[in-house]
Amino acid sequence: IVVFQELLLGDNSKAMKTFGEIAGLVSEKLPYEFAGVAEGNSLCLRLPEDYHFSGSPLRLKSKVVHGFQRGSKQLGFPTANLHVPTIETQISGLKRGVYFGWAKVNFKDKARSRELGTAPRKVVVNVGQRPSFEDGTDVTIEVHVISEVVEDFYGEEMRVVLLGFIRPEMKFDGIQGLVSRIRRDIGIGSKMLDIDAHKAFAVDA
Ligand code: ADP
Ligand code: RBF
Ligand code: MG
Repeated sequence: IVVFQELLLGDNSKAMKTFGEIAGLVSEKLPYEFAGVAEGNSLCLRLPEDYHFSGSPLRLKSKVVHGFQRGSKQLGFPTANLHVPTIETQISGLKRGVYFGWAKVNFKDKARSRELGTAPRKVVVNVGQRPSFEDGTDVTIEVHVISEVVEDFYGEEMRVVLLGFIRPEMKFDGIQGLVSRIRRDIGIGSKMLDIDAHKAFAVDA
């Protein structure tokens, strides 16, 4: 719930729109609704119930598999694709959309583990069907490691803990729209992970 205090406008519906815009809810295309007027004439706006990720923390462990190679080449955001069949039961019922969390990679070759194997990394994860592209409707789980990674880690075991939901998956008309939206997802995810309650999971076993 977003609360606006010391509201000066009298008209609720007008105020709702104005404040929805200020809160970025309108530009983010997020649905919100009027949740009442609180003490001191504050206005409350609420996001739908299902924005709450009740499955948090969700721990996934999977091999990194190959996708279409589009993440890095076309969008500039490489995504480590998880092997869906091995985590099928865990992700059944998981809402399609973008999540944030932490990830670590268990390198088989210990010399390679210096980079990703040592410290947990901030990640944003897309669980979905990529409606902006015509590449099928199978659900993929794609993990973008926020800090830059130079090497590939195909075939390695990745462990991910999903902590929160950012938004539903959307259909974009062009790559530019998707790319700038992913940039925002990364900003939101990164900030959320700096919150103590989420930071705590960086050392999750
Ligand atoms: P694919 O379609 O095969 O998943 P991508 O273009 O999405 O290909 O690139 C993903 C691969 O790039 C990952 O599997 C991983 O090996 C590597 N990679 C390098 N940097 C990153 C990063 N920051 N986040 C995720 N994967 C990365
Ligand atoms: N694809 C979509 O079609 N719609 C989305 O809203 C969407 N959001 C994404 C958010 C993030 C953070 C990431 C990493 C990917 C997202 N994708 C989305 C998936 C993207 O289309 C996919 O990574 C590439 O097409 C490579 O498979
Ligand atoms: Mg990928």
